[in-house]
Amino acid sequence: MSHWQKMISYLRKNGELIILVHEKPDGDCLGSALALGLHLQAAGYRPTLFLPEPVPLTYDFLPGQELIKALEKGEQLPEAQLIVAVDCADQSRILYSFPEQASAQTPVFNIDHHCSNTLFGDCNIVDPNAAATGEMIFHLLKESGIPISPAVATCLYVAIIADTGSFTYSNTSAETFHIAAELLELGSDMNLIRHNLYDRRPVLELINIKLTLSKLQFTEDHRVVWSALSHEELASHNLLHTDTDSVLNLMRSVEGVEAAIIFRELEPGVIKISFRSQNQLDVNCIACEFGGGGHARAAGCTLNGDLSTTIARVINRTQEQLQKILTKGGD
Ligand SMILES: [Mn+2]
Repeated sequence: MSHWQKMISYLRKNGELIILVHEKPDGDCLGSALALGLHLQAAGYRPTLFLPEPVPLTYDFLPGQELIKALEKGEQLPEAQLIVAVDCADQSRILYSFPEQASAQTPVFNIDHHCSNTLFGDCNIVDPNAAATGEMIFHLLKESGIPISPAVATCLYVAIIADTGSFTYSNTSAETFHIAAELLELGSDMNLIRHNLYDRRPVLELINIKLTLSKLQFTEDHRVVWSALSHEELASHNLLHTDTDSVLNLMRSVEGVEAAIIFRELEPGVIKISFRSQNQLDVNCIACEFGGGGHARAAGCTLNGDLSTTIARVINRTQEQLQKILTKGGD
């Protein structure tokens, strides 16, 4: 039985299902979820995507927004025949409690590409080799035999460019390009994507880049670079919801740097840490040690505590791990 058949086996004709994304959804997460929703709708089902926050401005152009419903964080989800979690490494990243039904709990379908995925679903489709969850959704939708619409192709293309840094990260494979080519043939709207992703940068993102770079610090050997912004700094510049990908990529690109880390105190005493590495350090391992996760070259975690103590802890651990690799490498 194909994954598609397995998924729709839980659904009656016209059946309602819930699609869930993770907190602060990125382009891969939203693009994948909307593509899946639009395709299931075309197949005769009734999907709803629940979000506790407004759609991030960067992605408000994606087709399928009408499938999104606002629901407060922590609220109980309505009854449905199936829940599909998209791009979520673990259940705690989903912001809702699952519905309790008298008969049985709603089955959960877990579609993801994080190597830290906890396999929390009743059915888990997890492929850490996929560059983006969008690649996995592409294969899933093809199994349906229903043609992929231009709107779905647009969502999937955005999903893939988001997680591959527009085909520049090391996760980009020949398969990624095969899929992208097919999405173009299927009518993904390149003008819409180009305009919205490359020519419409929020001014706050630039302010965030400026502020983050102004606080850059390096370890003595220059292999680790980091920057930290306190809650006060973030709040006073209205940067609490700003995307940090662009500045992290800049930091990682500095010659000789192996790891780039950003510390953001999102609430007083609550610090969100984002890691990127160049080509040796497995930052997923480090993030996992601190209760987070992600991918080998991009991961994150959240720690409670004082900012400077947290920085010292994380930087020390990163240096230790890096030292291990360098020793093993024999130089
Ligand atoms: Mn992803």
